[in-house]
Order: sequence, then structure tokens, then C-alpha cells
Amino acid sequence: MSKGQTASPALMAHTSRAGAPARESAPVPPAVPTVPDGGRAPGTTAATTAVAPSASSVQGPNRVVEPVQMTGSEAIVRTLEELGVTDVFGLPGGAILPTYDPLMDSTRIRHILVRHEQGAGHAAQGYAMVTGKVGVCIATSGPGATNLVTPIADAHLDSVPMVAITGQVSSAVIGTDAFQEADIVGITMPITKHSWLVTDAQEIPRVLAEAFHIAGSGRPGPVLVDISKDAQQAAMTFSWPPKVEAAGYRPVLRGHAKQLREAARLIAGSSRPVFYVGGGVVKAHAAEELRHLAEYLGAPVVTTLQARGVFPDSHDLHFGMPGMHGAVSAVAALQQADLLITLGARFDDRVTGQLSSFAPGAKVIHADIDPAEISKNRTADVPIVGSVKEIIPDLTDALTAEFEHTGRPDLSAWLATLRRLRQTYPLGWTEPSDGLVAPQQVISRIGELTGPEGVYVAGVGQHQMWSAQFIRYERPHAWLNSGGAGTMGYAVPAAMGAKVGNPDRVVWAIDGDGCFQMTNQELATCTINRIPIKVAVINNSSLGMVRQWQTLFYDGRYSHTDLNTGHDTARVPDFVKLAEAYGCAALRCEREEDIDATIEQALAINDRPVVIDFVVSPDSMVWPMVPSGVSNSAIQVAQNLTPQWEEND
Ligand SMILES: Cc1ncc(C[n+]2csc(CCOP(=O)(O)OP(=O)(O)O)c2C)c(N)n1
Ligand SMILES: [Mg+2]
Repeated sequence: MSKGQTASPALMAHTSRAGAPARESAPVPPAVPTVPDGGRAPGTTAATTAVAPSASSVQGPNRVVEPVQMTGSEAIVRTLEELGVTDVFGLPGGAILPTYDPLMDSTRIRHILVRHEQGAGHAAQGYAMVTGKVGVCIATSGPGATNLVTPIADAHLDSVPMVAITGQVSSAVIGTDAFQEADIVGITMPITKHSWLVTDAQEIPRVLAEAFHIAGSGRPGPVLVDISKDAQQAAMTFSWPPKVEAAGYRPVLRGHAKQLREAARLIAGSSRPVFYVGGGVVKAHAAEELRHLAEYLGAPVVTTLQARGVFPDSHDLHFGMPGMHGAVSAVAALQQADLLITLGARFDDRVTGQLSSFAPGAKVIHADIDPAEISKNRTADVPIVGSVKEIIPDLTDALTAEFEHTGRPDLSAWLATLRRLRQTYPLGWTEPSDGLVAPQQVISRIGELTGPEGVYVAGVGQHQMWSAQFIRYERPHAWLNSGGAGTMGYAVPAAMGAKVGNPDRVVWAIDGDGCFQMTNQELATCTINRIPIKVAVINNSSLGMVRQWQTLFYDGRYSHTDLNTGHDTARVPDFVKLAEAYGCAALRCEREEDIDATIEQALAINDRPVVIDFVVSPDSMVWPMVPSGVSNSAIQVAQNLTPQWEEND
């Protein structure tokens, strides 16, 4: 996958020491007189004497620190402090050990010791998703670093701002297959927005500041900073702020005025426009701007899996989630549109289905901060590069000007068609015939009893789709999931990170029995660090989503999808005993009449994590569904049941 926000090839130098490209300097605040630090340990503030008098592109408090001697590892900690980092997730080992020593003294940074580095990565993602800040994870070299590969890939596909700091073997032995050596820069090159191998301690503050800048700006993404052990141990002179230089990296924020006018012209001339809204609108914090524009135009809105909540589910103009398991009204809105107003979305194959028959009659306006997304899958008639935070209000203004000449388009027939579809084909489920609880009911009750202020984090599989479908999202940053990568094991650690970032919110991990077995060790982290998340294991005793495909496409031959965790099985593991072993409150619910009471009980426990083993039917399936590789118009609302389209649908 190519991404336009990846820093220029000139910046992809593997070491920060050799071959540094020519760089422009960012403005640096003038130095102000200060008391010399005297080499105090990071975490103390003696060297911080004044607020920088001019704006800098370095994030954080922007204090000025006069030159002071310290080690590279002290500089890592001190840099994170100056960048305003308050929470990091990690696990030490030999190559990062020098940095863990001063980390112990930091009073500004809370380090949360995970049980597996994958947990640190997903926790950093969850933290970033709810706070909008850059999440940070730390690991040692070799296997510690490679354990971060999955969350880095996940953050790359879902555009999550994250900085991963890894220790590397000493520079003298790099390339010798030294103990715990892995070329993590090379391994993660295609799945990071940018990366560095730092072997010179003096480079640490600048590189970390640039890493945060690149991770958090433009199209957000994961950035890796691999720091050799000798660079951590070497002496260096620390000062703050550093010159942040990122040659060739200048994300465009404002959309081009001519393109905006052209977009307004297309909208004014359309009779079936639809806002196709993606996760970019969440990342840009542009929910308010979107609502204003949607209401101003009075056009239908669909929100992708990554955008759930950015436009309220309760809004009359909202027609649901499109895609493989989308609502009929949302899928039809895209298929039958004459204009897609695409905002921060990327025509993912899970949304388009068969690309050649996707939205066949629609012209396309495509606004995205990453130029590489535009016309990647579907040709845009009007491309607009920029941040939707700027583009949406600018488009609203352009529309106002356009409507003065043309008048407003009449969208009433279009809205009536979509309202009829929304009413005729609401999301729902059939009760299981095996007498077990319907998983959809459990999930909708969790949403109803917790409410829209909660944060909901899903694993990957059927339970993820039901969580996207049956919880009503009314605000952005309330719904977290691994959409692009589909990483089983995301939920528990991401919920942990979300709870650290938003301690006052109720945070639910809604997980599958399969996913839960991939990362539940982070329950130990949650218990020990008093991070009271709530985990609902939707226990259908199987790799349910794969099983669903076996039901539909492999004649019900259930090859290796039975997990034996549920009803009438050996229950290995017993999730209640497992949760108790981790110091959690543990509940089990097997009957419909106990669902509410069990959820209420979990909501009342806030001094430790809670795990509920919801034993549900293995036969429940996710509907609607567009079978892969066919047109979205072949959507099925239940097995072999397609909607009745009317002539003008
Ligand atoms: C790491 C990883 N391995 C395999 C898959 C393929 N996969 C997608 S969904 C799924 C089943 C998930 O099972 P479970 O967590 O029990 O969720 P359910 O579908 O039953 O709700 C599998 C194996 C994946 N997405 N991620
Ligand atoms: Mg399952």
C-alpha cells in the first residue's frame, strides 16, 4: 500500500548519523537565560526555566532547556517529558535497559509494564484513539521489537498516531547476527510512516521530536525509532527544543479553492448525493463540521466501520454503516447515488465489494489528507487534498456561494427512498434455535445499559460486526476496532490503553472467545496497575466469523474452528477461572433473563477489571452480508434473501 504521507525517500536514511539529507530548519525559539542543570537526572525540572517565547512545531509544553550533559538514555526520557508524554506502555530487555534506568526516576511519565509487547502496541493505539495524542510503546531489540510488528501494521492500516521506541544492539555489532539482533527498521519499513535507526546519542531529542511530529500530523501513522544500546549509554548535550526538520514532509491542510468550487458545482447539480464518511473525519476531529455541512445540505450520511460515531446514529440523515456487513439503506445509498461526497474514506474493498460495480452511477468527490488515497481504487472526478477539518467548512462556504446562483437541489425523493429502505430493512437478528442466548442481544444491551458516553473496543470477527451494528454511537472516539488489519487480540490491550487515556469513562472490551485467547494476559497488567476495564467475552465456542464462512461457502464443514470454550464443551480454558487467576471480578451469563443483571453488576464494579463470560449460540450469523467478490447490489439480509428493490430504488 502506498501512502502519500510517508516521508520522502531522502528522509529514509537508515541511520541518523551518516548520509543525512540536506534539511531546511524549522524556526527555533531564541534561547533565554537559564540556570544550568548540572546534569540532574531526567524527571527533575531544574533546567526548565521558561516557556519558549515563540511557537515551535515541537509538541508538548515547549519549555526552553539550556545545554546540559546527560546520557542518551536520559535524553530519551527527558525528550519524552518535554514532548508532554505522560503515559507509555512497554517491557524492558537488554538493549533498552539503559533507558529503563532513568525512566524509573521520571515523575512525569507513567510507564505501564505489559505482559507482551503486542499488548504495549495495541495499548498505545487505544490510548491514541481516545485522546487524539500520539501513543507510545517501548520494547527491547530482537523479539521484543518483532512483537511490536502486528500493532505497528495495525496502526499503519488504521492511521493511528503512534511512536514505537525500540532498543537495538550496540552499533559495533549491528549486522553481525548479534544476540537479539533484528533489523526492525527493515522489517517495519513498509508498515511505518517513517523510521530511524539512531546510533548517535546527540540525535535523540531531534529524532524523537520529529517522530512525534510525523506520527501525529497529516495522515497519522506509526513511526519507529530504533536506538542502539551504545547511543543510549553515550554522553550527549541535551537542550530543548530541538530543530525539528522533516525535509519534504509538508502535509497540505487547506483544500484548493478551485476544487472546492468544482465540488460545490457537482453537489448543486446532483439529485442523489451521499456523504461517504470515513475514519479520517474522526482523526481530524471534524465531527461538528461534518454535522453542520450535512444538515446544511440535508443529504444522507453513511459512516464506515472506522467512522462509527462521528455522525450520530440517532440523526435522521444517518443511514448506517456501508460495506460487507452494512445496513441495506447505507449500501443502497452508495450504490444508487449520483454523487459520492467522500470525506476521509479510502474505498476499502470491504466497503466497495466488487469495485467495478460499486456505485455505478456516481460521480466522486474525494477529500483526503493523503494524496496517495485519491483515485487509488476509484477515480475521483473532483480530488481535494487537505484536512477534512479545513475542507468541510470551506466546502460549506463554497456551497453557500454556489446555491446563490443555482438554488438548492431537491433531495426529497432521494431521502424518501432511503428512509423507506431504512424502515423496511432495519438491522435485526433471528433468535437461535439451540436455546442459547443471541450474541446480538448481549451486545445491544451492553450498549443500552452503558450509554453513548462509554468507550467500546472490539476484537475481530462476528462480535466486532455486531458491536458495530447494534451499539448506538452518538459521538466520535467512542468506538475502537482493528478495521484495516483485522487483528485478533486487539480488544483487551487497546481497551487498557483507552482506559488509561480516558480514566473517567466506562471502557468495554467486547471480545470473541478466540481473540480473547490471544492477548488476555494483559488482564494482569490491568489488575496490577488498577486499570478497571470491562471485558465481555462473546463466547460462541468458535472462531465464529470463519465458521460463518464455512457455513455459507464450505457446506458447513467446520474445519478447525471449534474452540471448546462454550456450552456443552470441555470449557478449556474456563474464562471465569482464568479471569479470577488474573485478579479480575469474573461473571458468567448463560441465560437471556440474566443478561441485564450481569451487565449491571459489571458496571457497578470499578476497583478492578471485570470479565463476563457470555455463553452464546455458535449458530448466530452476521447479517446483512455482501458475499465477497460480488456487487453490493447483491446484498443479502439473511441467507439467500435479497431486498425487494423498487423501480426507483
Ligand atoms: C491474528 C489473526 N488470525 C486470524 C484471523 C482470521 N480470523 C478473522 S475472524 C476470526 C475468528 C475470530 O474468532 P472469535 O474471536 O471467537 O470471534 P467471533 O467471530 O467468534 O465473534 C479469525 C480466525 C485474524 N483476523 N487475525
Ligand atoms: Mg468466537
